[in-house]
Amino acid sequence: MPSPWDRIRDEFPILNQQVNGRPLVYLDNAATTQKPRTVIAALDRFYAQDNANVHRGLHALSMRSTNHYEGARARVAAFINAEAPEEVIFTRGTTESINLVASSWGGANLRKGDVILLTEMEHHSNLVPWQVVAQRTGATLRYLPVTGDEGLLDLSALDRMLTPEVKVFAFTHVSNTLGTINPVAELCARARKVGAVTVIDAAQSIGHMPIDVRAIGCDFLAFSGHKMASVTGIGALYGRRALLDAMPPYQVGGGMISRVDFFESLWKPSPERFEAGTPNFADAVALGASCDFLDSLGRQRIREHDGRLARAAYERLAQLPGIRLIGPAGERGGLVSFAFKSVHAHDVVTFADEDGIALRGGHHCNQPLMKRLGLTSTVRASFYVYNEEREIDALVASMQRTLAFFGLEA
Ligand code: C6P
Repeated sequence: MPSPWDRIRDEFPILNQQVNGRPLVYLDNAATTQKPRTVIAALDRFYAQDNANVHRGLHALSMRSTNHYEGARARVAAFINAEAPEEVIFTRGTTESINLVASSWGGANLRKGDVILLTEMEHHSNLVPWQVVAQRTGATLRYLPVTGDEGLLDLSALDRMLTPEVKVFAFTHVSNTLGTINPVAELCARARKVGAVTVIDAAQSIGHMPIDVRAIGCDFLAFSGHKMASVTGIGALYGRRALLDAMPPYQVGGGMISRVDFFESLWKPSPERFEAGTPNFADAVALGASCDFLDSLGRQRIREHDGRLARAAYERLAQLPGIRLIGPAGERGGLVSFAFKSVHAHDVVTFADEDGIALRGGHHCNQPLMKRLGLTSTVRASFYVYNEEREIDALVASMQRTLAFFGLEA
Protein backbone atom coordinates (compact mmCIF):
# COMPACT_ATOMS: atom_id res chain seq x y z
CA MET A 1 0.00 0.00 0.00
CA PRO A 2 1.45 3.44 -0.90
CA SER A 3 2.44 5.58 2.09
CA PRO A 4 1.34 9.24 2.25
CA TRP A 5 5.06 10.00 2.66
CA ASP A 6 5.78 8.79 -0.89
CA ARG A 7 4.19 11.85 -2.53
CA ILE A 8 4.31 14.20 0.43
CA ARG A 9 5.36 17.29 -1.53
CA ASP A 10 2.45 16.87 -3.96
CA GLU A 11 0.11 17.20 -0.98
CA PHE A 12 1.26 20.81 -0.49
CA PRO A 13 0.45 22.82 -3.64
CA ILE A 14 2.22 25.97 -2.39
CA LEU A 15 5.63 24.29 -2.55
CA ASN A 16 5.48 24.01 -6.32
CA GLN A 17 6.62 27.54 -7.17
CA GLN A 18 9.69 29.63 -7.88
CA VAL A 19 10.79 32.51 -5.69
CA ASN A 20 13.25 34.97 -7.19
CA GLY A 21 13.79 32.55 -10.06
CA ARG A 22 14.69 29.63 -7.74
CA PRO A 23 12.58 26.71 -6.51
CA LEU A 24 11.01 27.68 -3.18
CA VAL A 25 12.78 26.22 -0.13
CA TYR A 26 10.38 26.82 2.73
CA LEU A 27 12.23 26.67 6.05
CA ASP A 28 10.01 28.94 8.16
CA ASN A 29 7.77 26.21 9.52
CA ALA A 30 8.09 27.26 13.16
CA ALA A 31 6.36 30.52 12.21
CA THR A 32 3.63 28.70 10.30
CA THR A 33 3.43 25.43 8.39
CA GLN A 34 2.01 24.99 4.91
CA LYS A 35 -1.40 23.34 4.40
CA PRO A 36 -2.06 20.01 2.66
CA ARG A 37 -4.75 19.52 0.02
CA THR A 38 -6.90 17.45 2.41
CA VAL A 39 -7.13 20.34 4.91
CA ILE A 40 -7.83 22.93 2.20
CA ALA A 41 -10.48 20.58 0.78
CA ALA A 42 -12.12 20.07 4.18
CA LEU A 43 -12.53 23.83 4.59
CA ASP A 44 -13.78 24.22 1.03
CA ARG A 45 -16.27 21.36 1.45
CA PHE A 46 -17.59 22.77 4.72
CA TYR A 47 -18.30 26.19 3.17
CA ALA A 48 -19.68 24.67 -0.05
CA GLN A 49 -22.02 22.18 1.66
CA ASP A 50 -22.58 22.59 5.39
CA ASN A 51 -22.09 26.19 6.53
CA ALA A 52 -24.59 27.50 9.12
CA ASN A 53 -24.22 28.85 12.66
CA VAL A 54 -23.81 26.21 15.35
CA HIS A 55 -25.75 25.39 18.55
CA ARG A 56 -28.61 27.71 17.58
CA GLY A 57 -30.58 26.33 14.68
CA LEU A 58 -33.15 23.59 14.35
CA HIS A 59 -32.74 23.44 10.59
CA ALA A 60 -30.74 20.79 8.74
CA LEU A 61 -27.68 22.85 7.89
CA SER A 62 -27.28 24.15 11.42
CA MET A 63 -27.55 20.65 12.86
CA ARG A 64 -25.04 19.34 10.32
CA SER A 65 -22.68 22.22 11.06
CA THR A 66 -23.00 21.62 14.81
CA ASN A 67 -22.21 17.94 14.29
CA HIS A 68 -19.08 18.82 12.32
CA TYR A 69 -17.98 21.34 14.94
CA GLU A 70 -18.49 18.98 17.88
CA GLY A 71 -16.97 16.15 15.83
CA ALA A 72 -13.85 18.30 15.40
CA ARG A 73 -13.72 18.82 19.16
CA ALA A 74 -13.89 15.05 19.73
CA ARG A 75 -11.19 14.56 17.07
CA VAL A 76 -8.84 17.07 18.74
CA ALA A 77 -9.55 15.48 22.15
CA ALA A 78 -8.60 12.06 20.77
CA PHE A 79 -5.49 13.55 19.11
CA ILE A 80 -4.10 14.58 22.50
CA ASN A 81 -5.76 11.73 24.45
CA ALA A 82 -7.92 14.02 26.60
CA GLU A 83 -10.43 12.23 28.82
CA ALA A 84 -13.42 13.95 27.22
CA PRO A 85 -14.20 16.41 24.38
CA GLU A 86 -15.42 18.89 27.01
CA GLU A 87 -11.78 19.36 28.02
CA VAL A 88 -11.02 20.99 24.65
CA ILE A 89 -11.84 24.67 24.23
CA PHE A 90 -11.44 26.18 20.78
CA THR A 91 -9.50 29.44 20.75
CA ARG A 92 -7.68 31.54 18.15
CA GLY A 93 -4.43 29.77 19.01
CA THR A 94 -1.70 29.36 21.60
CA THR A 95 -1.63 33.03 22.58
CA GLU A 96 -5.33 33.20 23.28
CA SER A 97 -5.27 29.83 25.09
CA ILE A 98 -2.56 31.02 27.49
CA ASN A 99 -4.29 34.36 28.01
CA LEU A 100 -7.43 32.42 28.91
CA VAL A 101 -5.65 30.36 31.60
CA ALA A 102 -3.64 33.27 32.99
CA SER A 103 -6.64 35.59 33.15
CA SER A 104 -9.35 33.16 34.23
CA TRP A 105 -7.53 30.57 36.37
CA GLY A 106 -4.79 33.01 37.45
CA GLY A 107 -7.19 35.85 38.22
CA ALA A 108 -9.32 33.58 40.41
CA ASN A 109 -6.53 31.65 42.17
CA LEU A 110 -3.43 33.83 42.56
CA ARG A 111 -2.76 36.32 45.30
CA LYS A 112 0.09 38.18 46.99
CA GLY A 113 2.78 35.77 48.21
CA ASP A 114 2.07 33.23 45.45
CA VAL A 115 4.73 32.46 42.85
CA ILE A 116 4.31 31.95 39.10
CA LEU A 117 7.23 29.83 37.86
CA LEU A 118 8.23 30.23 34.20
CA THR A 119 11.46 29.42 32.35
CA GLU A 120 13.96 31.70 30.66
CA MET A 121 13.15 30.17 27.28
CA GLU A 122 9.48 31.20 27.16
CA HIS A 123 7.97 32.82 24.10
CA HIS A 124 6.38 36.20 24.85
CA SER A 125 2.98 34.48 24.62
CA ASN A 126 3.81 32.39 27.69
CA LEU A 127 5.39 35.26 29.56
CA VAL A 128 3.50 38.54 29.07
CA PRO A 129 0.06 37.12 30.10
CA TRP A 130 1.68 35.95 33.37
CA GLN A 131 3.33 39.35 33.91
CA VAL A 132 -0.06 41.01 33.56
CA VAL A 133 -1.81 38.63 35.96
CA ALA A 134 1.10 39.00 38.43
CA GLN A 135 0.60 42.78 38.38
CA ARG A 136 -3.16 42.28 38.81
CA THR A 137 -2.96 39.83 41.73
CA GLY A 138 0.32 40.71 43.50
CA ALA A 139 1.85 37.29 42.70
CA THR A 140 5.60 37.08 41.98
CA LEU A 141 7.34 35.81 38.83
CA ARG A 142 10.27 33.40 39.06
CA TYR A 143 12.32 31.98 36.15
CA LEU A 144 13.97 28.56 35.87
CA PRO A 145 17.35 29.25 34.20
CA VAL A 146 18.60 28.02 30.84
CA THR A 147 22.09 26.48 30.97
CA GLY A 148 23.72 28.61 28.22
CA ASP A 149 24.21 28.06 24.49
CA GLU A 150 23.28 24.37 24.71
CA GLY A 151 19.86 25.69 25.76
CA LEU A 152 18.68 23.13 28.30
CA LEU A 153 16.59 23.86 31.37
CA ASP A 154 18.73 23.82 34.52
CA LEU A 155 16.87 21.02 36.27
CA SER A 156 19.33 21.16 39.18
CA ALA A 157 17.74 24.52 40.13
CA LEU A 158 14.23 23.08 40.12
CA ASP A 159 14.24 21.76 43.71
CA ARG A 160 15.29 25.18 44.99
CA MET A 161 12.74 27.03 42.85
CA LEU A 162 9.75 24.71 43.04
CA THR A 163 8.68 25.68 46.57
CA PRO A 164 5.16 25.35 48.03
CA GLU A 165 4.55 29.05 47.16
CA VAL A 166 4.62 28.10 43.47
CA LYS A 167 0.97 27.92 42.43
CA VAL A 168 1.53 27.56 38.70
CA PHE A 169 4.44 26.32 36.58
CA ALA A 170 4.15 27.27 32.89
CA PHE A 171 6.74 26.10 30.36
CA THR A 172 7.22 25.38 26.70
CA HIS A 173 7.39 21.85 25.33
CA VAL A 174 9.76 22.76 22.47
CA SER A 175 11.62 26.08 22.36
CA ASN A 176 10.93 28.03 19.16
CA THR A 177 14.44 29.53 19.27
CA LEU A 178 16.63 26.80 20.81
CA GLY A 179 14.89 23.70 19.51
CA THR A 180 15.19 22.18 23.00
CA ILE A 181 12.64 19.46 23.79
CA ASN A 182 11.80 19.79 27.47
CA PRO A 183 11.05 16.74 29.68
CA VAL A 184 7.44 17.78 30.17
CA ALA A 185 6.21 14.68 32.02
CA GLU A 186 9.02 15.01 34.57
CA LEU A 187 8.35 18.74 35.02
CA CYS A 188 4.64 18.06 35.59
CA ALA A 189 5.38 15.28 38.10
CA ARG A 190 7.70 17.53 40.08
CA ALA A 191 5.22 20.42 40.02
CA ARG A 192 2.46 18.12 41.23
CA LYS A 193 4.51 17.27 44.34
CA VAL A 194 4.21 20.89 45.53
CA GLY A 195 0.61 21.20 44.36
CA ALA A 196 1.39 23.57 41.46
CA VAL A 197 -0.86 23.68 38.41
CA THR A 198 1.02 23.03 35.12
CA VAL A 199 0.55 24.87 31.81
CA ILE A 200 2.34 23.60 28.69
CA ASP A 201 2.92 25.74 25.63
CA ALA A 202 2.75 23.12 22.88
CA ALA A 203 2.90 25.55 19.94
CA GLN A 204 6.11 23.98 18.60
CA SER A 205 5.41 20.36 19.50
CA ILE A 206 1.78 19.69 18.63
CA GLY A 207 2.40 19.19 14.89
CA HIS A 208 5.74 17.44 15.29
CA MET A 209 5.40 14.59 17.79
CA PRO A 210 2.88 12.43 19.65
CA ILE A 211 1.24 14.25 22.56
CA ASP A 212 -0.73 12.46 25.27
CA VAL A 213 -1.95 14.86 27.95
CA ARG A 214 -2.77 12.04 30.35
CA ALA A 215 0.67 10.43 30.02
CA ILE A 216 2.31 13.86 30.40
CA GLY A 217 0.10 14.61 33.41
CA CYS A 218 -0.40 18.33 32.67
CA ASP A 219 -3.31 20.49 33.81
CA PHE A 220 -3.43 22.75 30.74
CA LEU A 221 -1.94 22.53 27.23
CA ALA A 222 -2.13 25.28 24.61
CA PHE A 223 -1.59 25.06 20.84
CA SER A 224 -2.24 26.65 17.43
CA GLY A 225 -3.70 25.01 14.32
CA HIS A 226 -1.55 26.94 11.86
CA LYS A 227 1.62 25.28 13.20
CA MET A 228 0.20 21.78 12.65
CA ALA A 229 -0.72 21.86 8.95
CA SER A 230 -4.06 23.51 9.65
CA VAL A 231 -5.48 26.96 9.00
CA THR A 232 -4.94 30.24 10.84
CA GLY A 233 -7.34 31.62 13.44
CA ILE A 234 -8.00 28.33 15.25
CA GLY A 235 -6.26 26.53 18.09
CA ALA A 236 -7.19 24.97 21.37
CA LEU A 237 -6.75 24.91 25.09
CA TYR A 238 -6.85 21.56 26.82
CA GLY A 239 -7.77 21.78 30.51
CA ARG A 240 -8.53 19.16 33.13
CA ARG A 241 -12.29 19.10 33.61
CA ALA A 242 -12.25 19.75 37.36
CA LEU A 243 -10.13 22.87 36.89
CA LEU A 244 -12.19 24.20 33.97
CA ASP A 245 -15.46 23.76 35.81
CA ALA A 246 -14.15 25.82 38.73
CA MET A 247 -12.93 28.70 36.51
CA PRO A 248 -14.85 31.90 35.76
CA PRO A 249 -15.46 32.79 32.10
CA TYR A 250 -12.75 34.58 30.12
CA GLN A 251 -15.11 36.46 27.82
CA VAL A 252 -18.87 36.79 28.16
CA GLY A 253 -21.80 37.05 25.76
CA GLY A 254 -23.99 34.74 23.70
CA GLY A 255 -23.56 30.98 23.73
CA MET A 256 -21.85 30.68 27.11
CA ILE A 257 -24.80 31.31 29.42
CA SER A 258 -27.47 28.99 30.80
CA ARG A 259 -29.74 31.88 31.89
CA VAL A 260 -29.61 35.68 31.62
CA ASP A 261 -31.59 38.12 33.69
CA PHE A 262 -31.40 41.92 33.63
CA PHE A 263 -28.91 42.05 36.52
CA GLU A 264 -27.21 38.65 36.63
CA SER A 265 -26.46 35.56 34.56
CA LEU A 266 -25.50 31.92 35.00
CA TRP A 267 -22.75 30.19 33.00
CA LYS A 268 -22.81 26.94 31.10
CA PRO A 269 -20.14 24.34 31.95
CA SER A 270 -17.00 23.88 29.84
CA PRO A 271 -16.44 24.10 26.91
CA GLU A 272 -19.32 26.52 26.14
CA ARG A 273 -18.44 28.67 29.18
CA PHE A 274 -15.20 29.65 27.45
CA GLU A 275 -16.51 30.08 23.91
CA ALA A 276 -18.55 33.30 24.00
CA GLY A 277 -20.10 34.42 20.71
CA THR A 278 -20.20 32.60 17.40
CA PRO A 279 -17.23 30.24 17.48
CA ASN A 280 -14.80 29.70 14.61
CA PHE A 281 -16.54 26.49 13.61
CA ALA A 282 -15.35 26.26 9.98
CA ASP A 283 -11.69 26.47 10.94
CA ALA A 284 -12.29 23.95 13.75
CA VAL A 285 -13.40 21.49 11.06
CA ALA A 286 -10.10 22.16 9.25
CA LEU A 287 -8.24 21.53 12.51
CA GLY A 288 -9.92 18.12 12.77
CA ALA A 289 -8.81 17.39 9.18
CA SER A 290 -5.20 18.26 10.04
CA CYS A 291 -5.32 15.78 12.96
CA ASP A 292 -6.33 13.09 10.44
CA PHE A 293 -3.56 14.14 8.07
CA LEU A 294 -0.83 14.08 10.74
CA ASP A 295 -2.00 10.71 12.05
CA SER A 296 -1.94 9.31 8.51
CA LEU A 297 1.77 10.20 8.40
CA GLY A 298 2.40 8.93 11.95
CA ARG A 299 3.50 11.44 14.55
CA GLN A 300 6.48 9.45 15.77
CA ARG A 301 7.70 9.30 12.19
CA ILE A 302 7.21 13.08 11.84
CA ARG A 303 9.28 13.59 15.00
CA GLU A 304 12.10 11.45 13.63
CA HIS A 305 12.01 13.12 10.21
CA ASP A 306 12.06 16.72 11.50
CA GLY A 307 14.65 15.97 14.20
CA ARG A 308 16.93 14.21 11.71
CA LEU A 309 16.87 17.20 9.33
CA ALA A 310 17.51 19.65 12.18
CA ARG A 311 20.48 17.64 13.47
CA ALA A 312 21.92 17.29 9.95
CA ALA A 313 21.57 21.05 9.39
CA TYR A 314 23.22 21.73 12.76
CA GLU A 315 26.23 19.57 11.86
CA ARG A 316 26.63 21.09 8.39
CA LEU A 317 26.25 24.69 9.58
CA ALA A 318 28.69 24.13 12.47
CA GLN A 319 31.49 23.92 9.88
CA LEU A 320 30.93 27.51 8.69
CA PRO A 321 33.36 30.20 9.92
CA GLY A 322 32.25 32.61 12.65
CA ILE A 323 28.98 30.78 13.35
CA ARG A 324 27.43 30.42 16.80
CA LEU A 325 24.77 27.72 17.01
CA ILE A 326 22.42 27.73 19.97
CA GLY A 327 20.37 24.91 21.41
CA PRO A 328 21.31 21.28 22.07
CA ALA A 329 23.84 19.55 19.79
CA GLY A 330 22.05 16.20 20.16
CA GLU A 331 18.32 15.49 20.13
CA ARG A 332 16.30 18.54 19.19
CA GLY A 333 12.98 19.61 17.71
CA GLY A 334 12.79 20.43 14.00
CA LEU A 335 14.72 23.70 13.95
CA VAL A 336 18.18 25.24 14.11
CA SER A 337 19.07 28.72 15.27
CA PHE A 338 22.38 30.49 14.72
CA ALA A 339 24.17 33.82 14.54
CA PHE A 340 27.24 34.90 12.58
CA LYS A 341 29.85 37.00 14.32
CA SER A 342 29.95 39.68 11.64
CA VAL A 343 26.72 39.45 9.64
CA HIS A 344 23.34 40.54 11.00
CA ALA A 345 20.52 37.98 10.91
CA HIS A 346 18.38 40.25 8.73
CA ASP A 347 21.12 40.39 6.07
CA VAL A 348 21.42 36.60 6.13
CA VAL A 349 17.66 36.17 5.70
CA THR A 350 17.54 38.75 2.88
CA PHE A 351 20.35 36.97 0.98
CA ALA A 352 18.59 33.63 1.52
CA ASP A 353 15.39 35.08 0.08
CA GLU A 354 17.30 35.95 -3.10
CA ASP A 355 18.10 32.23 -3.27
CA GLY A 356 14.41 31.31 -2.89
CA ILE A 357 14.87 30.22 0.73
CA ALA A 358 12.42 31.31 3.45
CA LEU A 359 14.10 31.68 6.86
CA ARG A 360 13.26 33.76 9.90
CA GLY A 361 15.65 36.29 11.45
CA GLY A 362 15.09 38.28 14.61
CA HIS A 363 14.37 37.68 18.28
CA HIS A 364 11.55 35.21 17.55
CA CYS A 365 9.40 36.71 20.36
CA ASN A 366 12.07 35.54 22.83
CA GLN A 367 13.61 38.85 23.94
CA PRO A 368 14.42 37.79 27.54
CA LEU A 369 16.12 34.59 26.27
CA MET A 370 18.14 36.61 23.73
CA LYS A 371 19.25 38.93 26.52
CA ARG A 372 20.25 35.94 28.63
CA LEU A 373 22.39 34.59 25.76
CA GLY A 374 23.86 38.02 24.96
CA LEU A 375 22.27 38.11 21.50
CA THR A 376 19.83 40.45 19.79
CA SER A 377 18.77 38.11 17.02
CA THR A 378 19.38 34.77 15.35
CA VAL A 379 18.70 33.18 11.98
CA ARG A 380 16.32 30.25 12.24
CA ALA A 381 15.69 27.40 9.81
CA SER A 382 12.73 25.22 10.77
CA PHE A 383 11.69 21.97 9.11
CA TYR A 384 8.50 20.07 8.46
CA VAL A 385 7.23 16.91 6.83
CA TYR A 386 7.86 18.05 3.23
CA ASN A 387 11.46 19.24 3.71
CA GLU A 388 14.31 17.20 2.23
CA GLU A 389 18.07 16.82 2.68
CA ARG A 390 18.72 18.67 -0.60
CA GLU A 391 17.15 21.76 1.00
CA ILE A 392 19.89 21.68 3.65
CA ASP A 393 22.40 21.76 0.77
CA ALA A 394 20.62 24.87 -0.56
CA LEU A 395 20.65 26.44 2.92
CA VAL A 396 24.37 25.84 3.43
CA ALA A 397 25.21 27.08 -0.08
CA SER A 398 23.25 30.27 0.57
CA MET A 399 25.11 30.84 3.85
CA GLN A 400 28.42 30.34 2.03
CA ARG A 401 27.39 32.87 -0.64
CA THR A 402 26.45 35.39 2.07
CA LEU A 403 29.73 34.91 3.94
CA ALA A 404 31.67 35.27 0.67
CA PHE A 405 29.85 38.52 -0.11
CA PHE A 406 31.02 39.92 3.23
CA GLY A 407 34.54 38.56 2.64
CA LEU A 408 34.21 35.99 5.43
CA GLU A 409 34.61 32.65 3.63
CA ALA A 410 36.75 29.96 5.25
N1 C6P B 1 5.97 31.38 17.39
C1 C6P B 1 7.63 31.73 15.67
O1 C6P B 1 8.00 32.12 14.55
P1 C6P B 1 0.44 31.94 18.08
O2 C6P B 1 1.04 33.18 17.47
O3 C6P B 1 -0.56 32.25 19.14
O4 C6P B 1 -0.04 30.96 17.06
O5 C6P B 1 1.67 31.18 18.79
C2 C6P B 1 2.46 31.86 19.75
C3 C6P B 1 3.61 31.02 20.18
C4 C6P B 1 3.64 30.54 21.47
N2 C6P B 1 4.64 29.75 21.90
C5 C6P B 1 5.65 29.38 21.10
C6 C6P B 1 6.71 28.46 21.63
C7 C6P B 1 5.68 29.84 19.77
O6 C6P B 1 6.69 29.47 18.99
C8 C6P B 1 4.65 30.69 19.31
C9 C6P B 1 4.70 31.28 17.93
C10 C6P B 1 6.17 31.87 16.04
O7 C6P B 1 8.42 31.25 16.48
C11 C6P B 1 5.68 33.27 15.83
S1 C6P B 1 6.48 34.42 16.90
